Amino acid sequence: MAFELPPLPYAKDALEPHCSANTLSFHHGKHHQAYVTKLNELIEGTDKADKSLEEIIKTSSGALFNQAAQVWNHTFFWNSMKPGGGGKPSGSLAQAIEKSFDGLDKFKEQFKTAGVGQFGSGWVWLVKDDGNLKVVATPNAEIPMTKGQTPILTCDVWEHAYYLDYQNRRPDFIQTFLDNLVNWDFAAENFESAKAAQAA
Ligand code: MN3
Repeated sequence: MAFELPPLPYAKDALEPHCSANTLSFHHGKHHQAYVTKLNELIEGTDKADKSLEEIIKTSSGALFNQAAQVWNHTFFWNSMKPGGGGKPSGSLAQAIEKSFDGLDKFKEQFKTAGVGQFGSGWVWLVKDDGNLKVVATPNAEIPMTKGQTPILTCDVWEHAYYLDYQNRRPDFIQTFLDNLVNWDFAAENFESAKAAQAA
């Protein structure tokens, strides 16, 4: 069955002024849609056509991996942001960030440094890797779960994610993501499911 572009979890202008409706219109409506369309073209009539997105990501490489992973990554990214985001994590995620990074400010510093340092296109992630939280950056469509790491949240650092609003200023976009957009509730849900999966 063909994949469909999932709707944004908020209105297109809901993240303004930090991320404009114009950016979301292109990024979701054109870029994310293009990954979905190309993925469907690649799997049509093949043995991947009835597989889940995660199964395709885990069992493919090259062009098919790239399209499938980019579909997944973007859906995860939309959910990593929310209107009125930013602030602080709470509960056990807050404690884990304290333990793994020596505080929220140091986590934010590491996340920004890794995102700015990713040469060319890619993603910066907070992941759970065994018992620890880590910051990792990945190039192009690469996705932490292929290395056994569980994504907790992500920021897209491809130029198309920020160029209309921030031009070349990737550091400002990542700072704004951390201060005003990040959805700590979504991150906490992912952290709790990762802990439950590890305990099972
Ligand atoms: Mn993108």
